[in-house]
Amino acid sequence: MRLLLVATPFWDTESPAFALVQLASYLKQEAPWLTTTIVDFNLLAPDLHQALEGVVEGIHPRYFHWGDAFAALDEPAHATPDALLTADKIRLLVDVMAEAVLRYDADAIGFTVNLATWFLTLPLMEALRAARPDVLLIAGGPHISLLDEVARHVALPGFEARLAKLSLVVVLREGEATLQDVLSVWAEHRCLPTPIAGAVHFRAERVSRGPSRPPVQNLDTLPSPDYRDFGLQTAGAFASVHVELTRGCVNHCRFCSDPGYWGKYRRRCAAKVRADLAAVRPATFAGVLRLADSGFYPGLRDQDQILEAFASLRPRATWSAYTTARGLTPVHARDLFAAGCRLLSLGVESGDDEQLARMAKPCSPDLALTALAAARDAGHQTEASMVVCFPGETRSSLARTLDLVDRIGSATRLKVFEFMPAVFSRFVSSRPAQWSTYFSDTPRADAVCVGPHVYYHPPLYCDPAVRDRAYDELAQRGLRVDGFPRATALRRPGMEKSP
Ligand code: B12
Ligand code: SF4
Repeated sequence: MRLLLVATPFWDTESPAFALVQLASYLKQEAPWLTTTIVDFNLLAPDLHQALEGVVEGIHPRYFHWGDAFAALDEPAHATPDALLTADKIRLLVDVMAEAVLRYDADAIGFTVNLATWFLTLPLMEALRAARPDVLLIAGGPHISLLDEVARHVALPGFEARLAKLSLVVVLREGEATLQDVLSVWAEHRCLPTPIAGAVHFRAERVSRGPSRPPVQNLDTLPSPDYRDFGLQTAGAFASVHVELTRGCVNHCRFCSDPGYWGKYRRRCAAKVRADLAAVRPATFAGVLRLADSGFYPGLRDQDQILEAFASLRPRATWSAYTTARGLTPVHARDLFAAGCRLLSLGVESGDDEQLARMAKPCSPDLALTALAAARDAGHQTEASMVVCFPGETRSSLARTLDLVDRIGSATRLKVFEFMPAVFSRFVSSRPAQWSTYFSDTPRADAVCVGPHVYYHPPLYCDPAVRDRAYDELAQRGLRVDGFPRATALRRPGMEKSP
């Protein structure tokens, strides 16, 4: 049986979609009767662009990259790239991808779905269903899991019907074992007669929902990622690849979806990490590794052995990681640097202690400054992320954040986000009654689109004047807030109507 795993384009990244490599490696170990191929359109993005160039007038060379689209247009921060993505361009992109996918003549096609690519993935699946009524279509990943979670709390007219037309099997959250079960049953019966744990089958008759599946208990049972197989290298050499040491997070910040999505914090043992690094090293031609972990936390058990494994990579590879200020001492920062780490990203979030307490963020402005200084002194490049307009934000809390921004200075790259409630976060989970005010199927002028036919109305959690000030003050410091400020409709062409 032939399985094709697909990622639709959004970034022109040089690292293959880790989720797909991870799933394919798992299936190679557990279901050797399958032949799996990966098509990552992110890696093929330049070719796709070439295919479209000249056909659609004025297409942006990197239309799939929001950040660049903003920069190229020189638009204010709240402009959307949708102007670049007219219905024609989306259609053409989908047709080009569908043609490429159909050439593989797969029995089953799995898509990794996230927020940014859903608007391409859905029409692509529809094109494939029209061409291949017999093929098994599967979708998994954070965004489709989120949409399903929303649909269970709030009526989303059109959502189920559209997925039912596709006869789509959605794999929720961690995908390894569920995907294997779906494919095994399909291989035997060419249909899914009974519900499968962790999966939802959207069908014309009725939705068939399996019981939830517990997370992988022991991460050491998962194989090392295999970047040399699955046909990926037809896309060329990779400048970097991802590895994964842990799933989940030791913290539980209220705004963050990661702990809710992954469940219990789990980690691979040092011996497995060594094996992973040995496995991926030959694929990293430029020698850059990235950790897919939510965070690499100072003071892990086995940490010395893990760092030793990184340090012993020959030829030397560099890597980057998300981490926390708490515990990032000068010694730890130096140990990380000695092990090849060169970029540390820290969640700093706010300069106001009360806001940090409301966020349940284990940080303080002093701790952040000390940790960033320790990281820089050890030689790392540093990044810090901040969240503005979290509930409770006032002029004075904002002033303290701006003060921290100034004290951090330009040696650290700052990323600022406007707070938006995230599904799976503690903030949203504790307010089920408010779901319907967050999500709706009816486009509104102030709506933010999180996927076809699901609109998110960002409520404002602080005085609008405070938000305006945040945007203005940060702009004066050369910083752009990543969010949907003063949201105009983010409607994509053709998405105004229900299916
Ligand atoms: C590394 C990373 C990236 C890298 C990815 C590099 C790469 N080549 O893989 C880069 C920097 C490119 C990136 C970009 C973006 N990212 Co990102 N990223 C992550 C991060 C930190 C790790 C992802 C990962 O590899 N995890 C490990 C793998 C094994 O997990 P996984 O991808 O979730 O896959 C598992 C399951 O979800 C499921 N699954 C996934 N796909 C599929 C497919 C099938 C068929 C099946 C059956 C199952 C399945 O099974 C997998 C194994 O268990 C996560 C946060 C996190 N800790 O998970 C955010 C995260 C995935 N990113 C996120 C976002 C928003 C983005 C961007 C949109 C950011 C932006 N605004 O530009 C872009 C979109 C890029 C794109 N092409 O779509 C969000 C997604 C939220 C959502 N609702 O979709 C996350 C969850 C962070 C967050 N909490 O907000 N990202
Ligand atoms: S924001 Fe960072 S530290 Fe907090 S829960 Fe999320 S991943 Fe963990």
